[in-house]
Amino acid sequence: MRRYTLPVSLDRFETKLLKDLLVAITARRIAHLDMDAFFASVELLRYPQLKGKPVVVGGRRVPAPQLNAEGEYICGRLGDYVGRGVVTTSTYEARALGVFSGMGLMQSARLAPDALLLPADFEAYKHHSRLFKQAVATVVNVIEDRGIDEIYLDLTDIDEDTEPLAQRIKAAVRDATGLSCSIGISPNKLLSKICSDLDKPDGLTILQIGDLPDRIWPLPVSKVNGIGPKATRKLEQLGIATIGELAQASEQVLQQHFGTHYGQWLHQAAHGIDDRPLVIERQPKSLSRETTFERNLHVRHDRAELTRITDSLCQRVSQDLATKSFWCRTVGLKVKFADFTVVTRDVSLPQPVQSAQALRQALSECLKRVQWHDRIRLLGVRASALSDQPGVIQQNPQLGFWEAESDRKLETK
Ligand code: TTP
Ligand code: MG
Ligand code: MG
Repeated sequence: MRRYTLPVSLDRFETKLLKDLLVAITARRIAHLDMDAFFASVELLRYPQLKGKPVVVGGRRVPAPQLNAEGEYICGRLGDYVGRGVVTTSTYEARALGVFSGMGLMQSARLAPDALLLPADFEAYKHHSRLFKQAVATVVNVIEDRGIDEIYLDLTDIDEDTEPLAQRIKAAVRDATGLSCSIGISPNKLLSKICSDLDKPDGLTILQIGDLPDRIWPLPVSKVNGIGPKATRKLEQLGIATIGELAQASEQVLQQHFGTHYGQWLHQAAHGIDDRPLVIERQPKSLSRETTFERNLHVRHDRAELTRITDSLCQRVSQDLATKSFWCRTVGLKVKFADFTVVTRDVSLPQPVQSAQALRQALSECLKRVQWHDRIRLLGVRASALSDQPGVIQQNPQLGFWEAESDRKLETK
């Protein structure tokens, strides 16, 4: 190891300054927030009478609970399930019986035959995912989205003590969704991800780098995000079961067995070293889809085809918006004619929209403003002026532009 000595000319003040600078560079305050038994907890919001019971979400063609005459929900029983479906998630009561994500339902039925089985409803989970992320965004600005039920937060620049700040974030999530989450806070993403799992459900774990030997090193290596089942098995063969044992192993030996890059990473991870910044997704300015036809289409003679293509473009843009949780205030049309001239038309809406129907309706307005001087080679639909908030949904009849257009006298080749 190379040793560095400070130049003698540095006085005590400058040495302290350097030290403070080093601390400032390295000491971040990163949180990892993960929702507790997420899909199952969203289901319990709908069926609160199932709280406290072992409940499993998963399977294929599982019927939704039915209300009986007494106003009680009748759910499927895990023991009655026949098929090859797997557990998507389970409540903590079902986990106590040994039922976890990824297990075959029929296998888990042997452990908990009386557990209740619910089908997954991804729209509901996406909705609550949006709600909890929006709630956290009212407290913290720097957020990395890590999927449906987890986020990283950079709390470094927030002038508030860690514990009350974390409680405020948890309360914001609870108020917005009625759901609990667990938070881990440490100087980096790697450790915070481990910590958020240490005290579930409704947990809060705050870790200083000095706590590493006591709190992280006794854990199995599989707790490190990035050490999968294969690496875990291989480490076990080397006599390494815990993160502490991994920290004791020589970096060279790890590199011999796992390659230079992963070996070095394993060594650093075991010592709690991770300087990855949060990855903040930049909001796109617009989303668009376009299609070039196999043959040039005529505005009147090919109206059925044009209707089908326009509908499909609107549906695809609508799906893109939904996936990214965006709504748009401006809808644009692009037309390329057989002579390769291109025209674009935009319409701005009073409220942000997302549905294919709303896009189609706005597009009809654009279509009306085009001079159809030639056959059509390409059509495109663009959604812009994006917002992450929906507008109030309006149900207006569909206008059916191409049909209306076929009745008009047009000078089209
Ligand atoms: P997780 O956060 O891994 O699990 P969880 O929220 O259900 O429970 P925990 O309290 O331990 O965090 O996953 C979030 C959701 O993702 C989970 O509710 C269901 C879904 N999921 C799958 O669809 N398949 C899987 O294998 C896992 C692990 C999760
Ligand atoms: Mg979770
Ligand atoms: Mg998760």
